[in-house]
Amino acid sequence: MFAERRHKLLDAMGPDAVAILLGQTLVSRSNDTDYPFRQDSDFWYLTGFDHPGAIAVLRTDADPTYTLYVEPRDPAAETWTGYRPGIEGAVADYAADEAYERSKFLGDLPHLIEKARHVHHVLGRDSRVDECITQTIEELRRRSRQGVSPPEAIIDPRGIVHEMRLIKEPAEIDIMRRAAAISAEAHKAAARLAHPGAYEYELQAVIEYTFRRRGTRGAAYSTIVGGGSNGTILHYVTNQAKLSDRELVLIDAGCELEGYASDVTRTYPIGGRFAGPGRAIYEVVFEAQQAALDQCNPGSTIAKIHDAAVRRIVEGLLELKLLSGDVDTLIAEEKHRPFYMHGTSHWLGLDVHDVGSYRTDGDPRPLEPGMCLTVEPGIYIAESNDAADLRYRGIGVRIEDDVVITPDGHENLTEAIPRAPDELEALVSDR
Ligand SMILES: [Mn+2]
Repeated sequence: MFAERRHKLLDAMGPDAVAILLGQTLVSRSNDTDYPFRQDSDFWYLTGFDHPGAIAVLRTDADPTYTLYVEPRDPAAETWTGYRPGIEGAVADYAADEAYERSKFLGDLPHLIEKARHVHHVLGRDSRVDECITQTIEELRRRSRQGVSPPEAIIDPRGIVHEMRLIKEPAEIDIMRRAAAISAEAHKAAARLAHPGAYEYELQAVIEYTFRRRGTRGAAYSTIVGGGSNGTILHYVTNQAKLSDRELVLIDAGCELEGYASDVTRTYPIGGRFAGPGRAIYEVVFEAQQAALDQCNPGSTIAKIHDAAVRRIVEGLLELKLLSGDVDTLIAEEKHRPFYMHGTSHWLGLDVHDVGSYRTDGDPRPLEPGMCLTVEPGIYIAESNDAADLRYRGIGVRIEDDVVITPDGHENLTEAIPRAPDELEALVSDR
């Protein structure tokens, strides 16, 4: 799988090219403790190498085509921080043609790029590497009268790699399907705790417990559990408040499995019964999401998905008298923005907001089989929204599923979590 991707990248790079790919290093959390290591998504995609401080060199201008620079084996260091594959493991277990100690990389770098016409490298990640590449090119240029030709261009390889990552392979979709199933289990467990008097962090705890108990790395992003008006704050991650009767709790949580994110939101009626205004808003978002899901087909676009959601939301806000006027005029004037201020979809994959361009030649790009995206309309009526009827203030609803585009439509990876209002009431009540 990883080798196939490397060959695809090499093909796309064309002849006389070398790619310098930097893996993630450890990031300090405080003093001498680090955040848990998480490999750079592109590096993982191309190498499957899950250890800090590695550098990959891929080339079409000479052999060997695949070299890894890695932290060497070191029993003393490994006693503290754990196993390192070392240069032997990089070759034996990760299919590198050859491997060297990472400390040799900067010294080797001028020789690695001196024969190439194109250097594929992401500038701005490591100033020492950037400087070495630019200095080497200048040096070669000075020698051009002696017949030396310096690399012509430094190319950002993300253009190629991110287009590859946008179309998921069957094996990737399978992982995302399993991640979605675990997130579904976590959501259902949290829903059963959504009763008055429970704290938001208790729901967060059961979600993240489920993520780890099922062997995932944990949450793919900071878990959001927002009761009542906290549900109107899009990135609320404080999760400290007590849940109150007749309110809603918005939960946005997904696990990361083998590098792949799931990203799911449900909004549950606290205590297992929707109050009138909460149910009215919920039903509009539920219908908007269904309208959006109906647009998830090959050839459709994220813009079409969004337009379908916006239209149903504006119609619903009109029915609830939260807006007044004509549907098309309200849409054209973006009068939904105080209630629905974000997009409906983003790509999903190794990154929760995954890579890949959203437009081709300025137009929304047509969806293709293998693309994974979220569908997540919402309505948020802030306490401070003076224009809204008092009974609706402090209500926030979002419903978010993960879909993969298939040849004849889409597969909803997170369909196992109920969405219909009656089903949600039954789920929360099922203690
Ligand atoms: Mn999302």
